[in-house]
Amino acid sequence: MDRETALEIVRKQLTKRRYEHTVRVTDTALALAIKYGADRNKTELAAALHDYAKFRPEEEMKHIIEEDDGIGDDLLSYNLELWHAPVGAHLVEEEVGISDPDILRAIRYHTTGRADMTLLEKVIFLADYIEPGRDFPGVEEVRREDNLNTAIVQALGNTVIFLIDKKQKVHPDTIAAYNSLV
Ligand code: DGI
Ligand code: FE
Ligand code: FE
Repeated sequence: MDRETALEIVRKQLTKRRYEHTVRVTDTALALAIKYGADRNKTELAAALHDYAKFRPEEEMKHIIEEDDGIGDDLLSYNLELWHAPVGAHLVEEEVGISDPDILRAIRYHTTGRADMTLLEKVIFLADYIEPGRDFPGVEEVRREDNLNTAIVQALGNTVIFLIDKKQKVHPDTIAAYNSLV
């Protein structure tokens, strides 16, 4: 599958605003892939499809999390914002027919990260965080980082601080991602 086909598929799943985010993530991810030597086609497909499940109803996501043994029910006790990532990987396999485990993992872990991320996972995670439409506090410092791992440590640190400040749970995969790179 090529980039344009993936973008056409995902466009139907998203709002205009979220689709435009997706295109920016795809461009950003491709630039990172070239810089750090990741597979270009896999990067474009994973980036194009990363938020595929963003607008699925909560009940549908809950059902998929309960039924898919690979996901783990404990996710249901964490922030609802985390659900679309593993649910997206599930649906991209089932509905779009993508079977490449690298692409599916990059979609699955694009929000939390995880310990020992692959190069493709890192590229998608970082592209989602730094795409030009983002204005998180501290995003400029992350954009300026010239090293993939230190950029991700910076991004994860910002997210952990943001969550703690709001008295929200931090998913263990986010802590594990941070610990494995710091
Ligand atoms: O889907 P997007 O809006 O493009 O971005 P995303 O998939 O990275 O989701 C972002 C939000 O998820 C992020 O702004 C903070 C929130 N969030 C809630 N709990 C956690 C979390 N992010 C991480 N990394 N870890 C958490 O435990
Ligand atoms: Fe997302
Ligand atoms: Fe996103």
